[in-house]
Amino acid sequence: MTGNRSIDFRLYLITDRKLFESSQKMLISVEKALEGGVRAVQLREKDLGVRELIDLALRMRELTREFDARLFINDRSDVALAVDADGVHLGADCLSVQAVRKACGSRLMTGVSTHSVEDAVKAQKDGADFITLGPVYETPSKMLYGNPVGLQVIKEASEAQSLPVFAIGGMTAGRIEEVLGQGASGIALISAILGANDIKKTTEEFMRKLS
Ligand code: TZP
Repeated sequence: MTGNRSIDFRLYLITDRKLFESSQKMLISVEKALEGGVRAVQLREKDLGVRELIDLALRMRELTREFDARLFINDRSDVALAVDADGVHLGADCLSVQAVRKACGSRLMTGVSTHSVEDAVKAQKDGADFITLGPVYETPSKMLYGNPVGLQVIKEASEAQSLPVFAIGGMTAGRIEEVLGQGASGIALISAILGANDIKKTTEEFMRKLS
């Protein structure tokens, strides 16, 4: 089975509320990124209990809708369905793509986190719609995401399968050209946007470089 949704974004913003004093402050920052042109957001708050997650996801749904942006929920297809999100994003320790398809049919777009060419090929066989691949570069939180896989893997994974590949891990505006040059369709990131002093302006710069 293969994914069959067309992916209409190139910049995939991932949340991390630990960068903020409160979830409310994170929502304000995500709003600035949406104002700057982001059209896909993944709510990735792995340590939140399900009630709190639904609450935050509902607010994120309302916000992303105002900008006609896609919303993905990390890990939880049940939460994604409950808040009418566009999709779910699965990591290695999450439900399988097959399980999501069985439970939700084609209702949810499905992104998968990958770290190697083999993972990328498997994600396509499993029926994913797109993948993130990385960390490509060093990230501040290497402990969480592992050693950099390097640029070459983007090229090899883009040649070995045909899903859209989003390069992730240490992405900056200055690195866009080289990852796209290796075959990536877009980029996924947290800190270069959510940690920026001027989030809207920074997002606009990313959008320009991705257009
Ligand atoms: N998966 C691989 S690296 C990463 C994730 C979720 C974090 C990316 O964060 P940043 O701040 O954009 O490097």
